[in-house]
Amino acid sequence: MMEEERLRDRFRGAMLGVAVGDALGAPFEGMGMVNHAGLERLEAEPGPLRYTDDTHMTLGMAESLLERRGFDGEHMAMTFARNYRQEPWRGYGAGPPQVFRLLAQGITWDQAGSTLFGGTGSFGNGAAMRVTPAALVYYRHPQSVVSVAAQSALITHSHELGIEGAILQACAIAYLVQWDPGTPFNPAALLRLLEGVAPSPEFRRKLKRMVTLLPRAPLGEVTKEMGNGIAAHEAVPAALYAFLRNPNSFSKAVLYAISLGGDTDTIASMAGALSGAYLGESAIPLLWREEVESASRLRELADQLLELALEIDSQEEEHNL
Ligand code: R7I
Ligand code: MG
Ligand code: MG
Repeated sequence: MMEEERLRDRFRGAMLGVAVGDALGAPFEGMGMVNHAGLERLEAEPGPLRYTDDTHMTLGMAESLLERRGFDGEHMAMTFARNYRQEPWRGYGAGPPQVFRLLAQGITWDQAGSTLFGGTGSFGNGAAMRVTPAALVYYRHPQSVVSVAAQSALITHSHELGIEGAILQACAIAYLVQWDPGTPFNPAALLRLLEGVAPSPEFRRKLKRMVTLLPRAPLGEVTKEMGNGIAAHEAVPAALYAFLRNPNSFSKAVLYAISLGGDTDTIASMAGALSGAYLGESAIPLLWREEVESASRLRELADQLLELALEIDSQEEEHNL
């Protein structure tokens, strides 16, 4: 495949991966144990693949980056708030709607989030779950991936763990989307890179531990060591582990993510983004990528994000001449 065609497949894979994982995982969210017969059924009869807030916010991030041709905090915050007002029933966490109310009262986009949870800001996984479009647009510019992931997180998740979760998920996607499929993939190299952008002990400990849980630690040990909850420092490592354990199969990565239980829509959505970025749309089972809600819209946004990424690349090149 030509370079641009291959990238298009991967951009689409990442965006569709977010929605497919989200929609497949949503019926199991918050259930302690996941029924294995139910998981197996997802391949042949997934039922209506409706996405939740994870994808809804991802769409908002893509829309804002495209309209503003890059990151604009005020615009992104207002886009999230507008989308929420249109579809508040998507299963949002408690924090974001509070932020949207504060924005409506005139609090600025970079201040509203820091008032949550008694002033510590949120460490929920909400900033990480929606970060895919930023990773795609800046995939060739690691410093921009880190800074846009962090600034976009700040809108609703100003706790350092909420921010670091978004940075990690974004850096992993940017790394995977440009991985040369002709070169064997080395999980340890990706994990080392990620340790370099996650200074908190919570994340560093899990990134170090993750390698020792590959390739087949028992489920109970994985959930104990990585976690499977709504906190960024649980769901982000869990999703990364689900991908690293099943790097060559989109369906195995996503179904494994759901089998961990807990915050299943979000863990599966983030695992889907990683796997889709790495393997491309063509690796997502046809039934899932055709049936998922808003599939053609997601594909169209992915193509526009690629156009923007290439535009940013050529601006950088001109700048460097
Ligand atoms: O992170 P967020 O957008 O929620 C995303 C989750 C995903 O699972 C979605 O699928 C959806 O179901 O919701 O929303 P937040 O409310 O910011 O964070 C999620 C939750 O994490 C909060 O409602 C709290 O329960 C918890 N939490 C905290 N608890 C105590 N102290 C987040 N930050 C804190 C904190 O600082
Ligand atoms: Mg959700
Ligand atoms: Mg969730």
